[in-house]
Amino acid sequence: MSRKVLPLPADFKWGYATAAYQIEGAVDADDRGASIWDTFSHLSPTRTKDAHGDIACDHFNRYQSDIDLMASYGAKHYRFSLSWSRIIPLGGRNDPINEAGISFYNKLIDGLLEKGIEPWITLYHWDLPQALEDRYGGWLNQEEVQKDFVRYTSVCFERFGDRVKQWITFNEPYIVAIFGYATGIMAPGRSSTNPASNGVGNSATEPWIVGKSLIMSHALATEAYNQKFAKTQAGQVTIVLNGYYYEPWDADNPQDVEAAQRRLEFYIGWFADPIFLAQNYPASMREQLGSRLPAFTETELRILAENKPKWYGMNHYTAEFARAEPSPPASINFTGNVTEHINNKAGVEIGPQSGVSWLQVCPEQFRKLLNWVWNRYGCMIIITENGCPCPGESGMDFAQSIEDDFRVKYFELYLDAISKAINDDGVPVGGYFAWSFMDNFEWQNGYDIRFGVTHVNYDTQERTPRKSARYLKSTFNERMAANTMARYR
Ligand code: PSG
Repeated sequence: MSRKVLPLPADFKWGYATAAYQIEGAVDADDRGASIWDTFSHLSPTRTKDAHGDIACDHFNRYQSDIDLMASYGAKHYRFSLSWSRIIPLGGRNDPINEAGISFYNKLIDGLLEKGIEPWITLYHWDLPQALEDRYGGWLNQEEVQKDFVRYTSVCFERFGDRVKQWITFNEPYIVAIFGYATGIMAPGRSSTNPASNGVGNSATEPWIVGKSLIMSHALATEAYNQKFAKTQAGQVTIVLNGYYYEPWDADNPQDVEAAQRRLEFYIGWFADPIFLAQNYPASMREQLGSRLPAFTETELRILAENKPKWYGMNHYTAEFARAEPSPPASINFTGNVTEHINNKAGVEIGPQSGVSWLQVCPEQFRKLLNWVWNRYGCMIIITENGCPCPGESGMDFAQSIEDDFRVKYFELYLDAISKAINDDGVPVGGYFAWSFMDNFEWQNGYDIRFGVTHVNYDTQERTPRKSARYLKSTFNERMAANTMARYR
């Protein structure tokens, strides 16, 4: 018996997502400058499983065949990021533009459009030019970095905006601030709690400084677009926020119910309240963090209010249980004084374990998060990343790895959740980008963890479509057609 297809809107936009440092390689080609991820992935002792992005998927040299492959998957939308230091090797507002870097992205954009694939560009997916880190401390220095970010993004709007209409300033500011400056497991790897950081950093203060710097850099880049380019180019600028959903560890305990809400505010509200509501940070954060949370000036709040994005970019993978901690929070705490658990009080697991420790399969919680974001921010949502690695995939042989039934099931359940959110709950979800088009450099996990619908053999750079690539093509066809039929019934 065939199961009922849960429909998606006939004009639903779907495609794949990647990021520059995770796929491009060619880190020295055509005068590209170094980024903080080049530096971080070459630290010794290694912080990235002996791996780095020097070659990665060699996409820089193979972009044309990658475009052809993506077109064969039926995708009409592709979200990728630009490497700032390919375009401005030294990064700064007075530093020279590298025409060779511009030319690479022109070829990529034109190649996509030729195949009927719309480019959606992320301007910053974690690879700050190393020169800016060295010059003034990168994201820690709001006054300097926001000016350099506005110049870099304006160069991109000016040079690519005739063909690119969807712009994303930042991928996951939470990860930049927390993983880069609190836990120190990602570049620039600063932390006062991580022994590998050798005492460089301050986990109690730096994440909050960096968070504000990212918020205002986003707002000022958006303002520049709206003032100088929006009229002629008719595009849009937004931001991509990630976030787990949180269930209370003990649903009968009001403190855990509150803790789950607070954890969502510390993860998502931190950025979304200022950016989508032009409001101060959530009250729960101000209460716990006090003066460590840098305030917005009146002018900054006005700039935020005048430049709210039109849609919300959501990266989402998983959920956890949140448990309230009784003691006052430590100064290094960034969770809202909440501990995160895979099992609840009764010992029930939040969902089946994927191929990476932090990701459990929780489609019902995804639906709840879509509702939470819609209720709080009231704007259209596009899923800008979603996907998973299969259990045991890193040690699997090739034949097993391309029969990725676990990933197929994950996609099916998460697309069902979107369908229910749209059709039963009335949440406007406009599109979906699967993470990822192909296996790639998975940051602190190196190449061990595979998220691709395309298998990459890193010895030969051979690409092989997995079952999930065929599944997504057919299920989107089916789901979008089902909607058209429903309308004429
Ligand atoms: C989210 C959460 C974790 C790591 C990465 C992400 N975590 O809890 O350890 S974010 C997101 C990112 C992309 C990654 C993808 C898969 O934007 O570059 O490859 O997840 O981890």
